[in-house]
Amino acid sequence: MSKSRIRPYNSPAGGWDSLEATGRALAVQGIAVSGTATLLRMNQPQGFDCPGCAWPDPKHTSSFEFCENGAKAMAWEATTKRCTPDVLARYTVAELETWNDYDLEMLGRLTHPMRYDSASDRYLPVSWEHAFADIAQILGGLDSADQAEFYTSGRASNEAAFLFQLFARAFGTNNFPDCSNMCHEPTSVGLPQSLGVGKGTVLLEDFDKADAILIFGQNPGTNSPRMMTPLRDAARRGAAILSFNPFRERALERFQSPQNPVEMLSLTSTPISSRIFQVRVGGDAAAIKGIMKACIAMDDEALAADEARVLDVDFIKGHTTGYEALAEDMRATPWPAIERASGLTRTDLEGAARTYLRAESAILVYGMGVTQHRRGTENVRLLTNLALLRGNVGRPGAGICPVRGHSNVQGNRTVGITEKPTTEFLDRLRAVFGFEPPRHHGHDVVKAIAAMQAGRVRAFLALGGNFATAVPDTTRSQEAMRRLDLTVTISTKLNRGHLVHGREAYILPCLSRSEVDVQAGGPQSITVEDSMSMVHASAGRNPPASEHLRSETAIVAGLARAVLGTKPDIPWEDLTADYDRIRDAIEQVFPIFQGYNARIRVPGGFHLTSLARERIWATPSGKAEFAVYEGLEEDPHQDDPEALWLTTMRSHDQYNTTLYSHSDRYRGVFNQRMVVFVNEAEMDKRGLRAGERVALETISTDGVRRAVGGFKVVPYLLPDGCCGAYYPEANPLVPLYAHDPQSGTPSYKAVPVRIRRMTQGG
Ligand SMILES: Nc1nc2c(c(=O)[nH]1)N[C@H]1C(S)=C(S)[C@@H](COP(=O)(O)OP(=O)(O)OC[C@H]3O[C@@H](n4cnc5c(=O)[nH]c(N)nc54)[C@H](O)[C@@H]3O)O[C@H]1N2
Ligand SMILES: Nc1nc2c(c(=O)[nH]1)N[C@H]1C(S)=C(S)[C@@H](COP(=O)(O)OP(=O)(O)OC[C@H]3O[C@@H](n4cnc5c(=O)[nH]c(N)nc54)[C@H](O)[C@@H]3O)O[C@H]1N2
Ligand SMILES: [Mo]
Repeated sequence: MSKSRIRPYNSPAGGWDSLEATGRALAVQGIAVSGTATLLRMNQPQGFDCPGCAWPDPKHTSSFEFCENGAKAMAWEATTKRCTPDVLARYTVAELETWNDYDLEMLGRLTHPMRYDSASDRYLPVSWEHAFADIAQILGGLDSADQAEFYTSGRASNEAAFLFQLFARAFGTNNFPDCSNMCHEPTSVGLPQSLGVGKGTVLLEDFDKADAILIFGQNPGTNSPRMMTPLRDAARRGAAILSFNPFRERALERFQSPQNPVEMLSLTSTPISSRIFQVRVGGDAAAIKGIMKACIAMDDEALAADEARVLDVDFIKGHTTGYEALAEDMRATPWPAIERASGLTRTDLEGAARTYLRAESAILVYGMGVTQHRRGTENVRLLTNLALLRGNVGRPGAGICPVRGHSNVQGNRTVGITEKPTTEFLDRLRAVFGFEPPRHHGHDVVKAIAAMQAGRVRAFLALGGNFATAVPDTTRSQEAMRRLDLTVTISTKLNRGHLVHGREAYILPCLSRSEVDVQAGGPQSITVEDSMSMVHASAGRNPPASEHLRSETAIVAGLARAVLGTKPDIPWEDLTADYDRIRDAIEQVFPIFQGYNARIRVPGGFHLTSLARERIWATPSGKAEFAVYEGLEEDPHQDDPEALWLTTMRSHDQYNTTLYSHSDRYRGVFNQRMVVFVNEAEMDKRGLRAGERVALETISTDGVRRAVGGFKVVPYLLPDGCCGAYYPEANPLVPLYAHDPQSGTPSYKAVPVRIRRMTQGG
């Protein structure tokens, strides 16, 4: 591996480095000219949906929209490398466990169904029919369907996800742990309470009309790079962009658009944020409350002086409930407490409030920095309060904009992946498919792990993803997974999830989105829903990575047939022969998909209407509801004077647990990932030197010791009282109990830790 170093990155984000990084990614995966052709078909009306993020496509995409991380995502699935049975025969699972995550996935695309052989501790090839039959036998031997978990990662198509939930419910369980439980569940739980819908209310065109864009805890330059285009356009036409982030992320500061020849050739760039507020880790609630306090105080003054009101009082009166309680709470919250908890000054927050009030229309964007907290759902509601104060929901250029993660995580939820199904949905499922689905609620991610730890679960099936690595408390969670009777994963690449396996284990390799999917009825397309509720079709063009691969949809149907037989009598083969039939079934179960097959044949697809966008509030009161957030601390206060709040986040060169390299160029980290970012004041307090190796130890409240050693100290411009490290290296530090009680989302972004010097015996 090349030499590790730390070197601050002073260029704008994007630019030539971005093109160079893309070229390198393609080369590493052995992709040449044909790869570029593949890139050109990504996110085009007739092409396939980028397997990267869930950012929407511009409406009439006619030319190639460059995205460095989209290109890497594509390169990683279109790789020329193959993880064949011969390759897997060379290593025992115990050997593979010593490899890092990068090297595991670099083995390339899985080519054959594989079965774990305990005698040799190896994965050996197995036929599809044998795999299905064995799995059916083990599942058939469970005492209850609730002893099985059905995990979904958000890359699965609507069609595959719909069949997966149908299979699990026909089998008899609502156990649907899902990657969105670790991600935007606070959005799915909090927004319905406030607005009556669990999704964002903006469309891409709103970004052209907004006067202000506030971005909380989201890193677009890395995680949704195509969002940089509307942000750059907004900045250039003078819209105010305020970012709230403990890190001064490079792309939030300056961006050089690789799409723009003038910027590229003249080496100029565009400043993006008008201000970056370096809020303390877990300090968002205090910051948002500070902004609201300032807004309400300015409105009180306007009222007293008989001047024009600064809040949208007509909207508040006509469309909302709970304003008075909110205003009382804000008036009663003292500034010094807000300053302490947010790490920002009153002047800062009043300035932010003035910018917000000046904007005729504003968009509030947020990501994992807001949701992955103990009070993530309440954070989402706080942000919604801020929007409601100015009537910034349901009109052009305004709204709330959660930026989703996986390219189809939102769609998976829409088509029934949920552990808490509504009665209405289950009734329709029964009417359409003629069986009685289970009514009791199932497990989300945290509950699934707790159930595995308690020995109440015996089988785990995954539609994609890398559950064992992505979950919190990884050491203990993996111990529990190893006690399972059965693990089955439908995957494209080998990852740690296959090595942390049950007594019986199967890897079922699937086609990727960029590959041609031919079924009995001919070539098929699948559909996905993006962050802004646009549903569109995606059809791969590349030849399959191996002739033995099956589509996710066909694998789920094959499993279902083997496990369920004809009870209930669901026409699995017919459904998979032609995905139009699956979409017809989705439409029958979910009326919102009316005209599904016709509407996806229109380039660009269609929008799943959101009532809140029309100012129709499907809440119990029939109004949008303000919510009071008690206190200021997102997480229970820890009195330990040594405590730092650890946040865990993505580097620029990873897709969740998939590593594209060991570097993170915008943060100046090269060829290494075991680093902890901390500011110099906190280093001095602890007598730490730059480059020194330390251990991080969680300040746990359950008596369990959680520590990870070997982090290198990197001095970094961060607020006091916090530090940062990479996901997934830091996951053993995140206690399972530290999650939002409302949404179950783990507090990946605020773990109280101590730093211990390794020389002291750490
Ligand atoms: N290339 C690439 N694209 C991706 C992904 C990927 O891994 N790689 N992952 C996909 C998925 S599944 C998701 S969910 C999204 C994730 O995309 P993001 O939501 O951007 O996720 P993160 O990078 O984890 O964290 C976002 C930001 O939160 C900041 N932050 C940390 N703690 C706090 C806090 O307490 N308060 C505030 N205000 N900010 C904080 C971090 O500094 C970081 O800039 O991206 C999706 N797109
Ligand atoms: N500490 C910490 N932990 C986190 C987070 C954090 O910010 N901090 N973020 C959380 C979030 S937001 C999320 S969404 C989860 C992510 O959790 P997951 O969704 O479970 O994880 P991924 O890393 O996205 O899964 C990668 C694997 O998916 C498989 N794969 C890739 N493409 C396909 C495909 O087309 N089909 C199929 N069937 N399989 C495919 C490959 O085998 C690959 O190895 O992690 C969570 N964990
Ligand atoms: Mo996510």
